[in-house]
Amino acid sequence: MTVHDVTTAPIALDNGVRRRHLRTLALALLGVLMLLTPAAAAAVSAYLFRGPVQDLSAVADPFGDARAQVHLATGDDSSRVALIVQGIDRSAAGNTYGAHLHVGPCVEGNGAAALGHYNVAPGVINPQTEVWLDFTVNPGGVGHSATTVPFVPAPGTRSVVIHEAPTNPVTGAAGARLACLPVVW
Ligand SMILES: [Cu+2]
Repeated sequence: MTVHDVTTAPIALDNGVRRRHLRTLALALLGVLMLLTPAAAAAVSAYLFRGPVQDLSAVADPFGDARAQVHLATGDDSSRVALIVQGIDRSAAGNTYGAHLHVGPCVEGNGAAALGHYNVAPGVINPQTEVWLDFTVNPGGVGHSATTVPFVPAPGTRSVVIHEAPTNPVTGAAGARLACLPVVW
């Protein structure tokens, strides 16, 4: 098993977040290992991406001081992806935001650069053909989510984009792009 720590910038974690982070990572890895149980020899790789989110919106939003982590664990034919966002303005507590893996790069001030959703079956839009990571902000300004998908995203210069609204389950749309984290592997 290969573990890659793809750190884009130093990140300060309080103990509570660190515990959740470790628990989430452990669950992510366990999820993939369970999926791979019949094929014990399957290759598993794990990647960690973290850093301040990049601002994509022209107006103020709750993610101005936010930092994020994305954990990606890949097996032969499935992946587990987890997202933790911390430092969200607490006025956003209770709000749910759409978040997805996009095929393009995370470029500050340029939401369009992230291009569309990563989709393993273009034209078929659902949480099994795309990586959806919608999260709800807790009272401490933290949001987290995780998903397992039956495919392995191709490596590239990609991004996780946070949107202004929850993901529409039919169209996959989630409104304006507010922030992103580079996901490059
Ligand atoms: Cu998106």
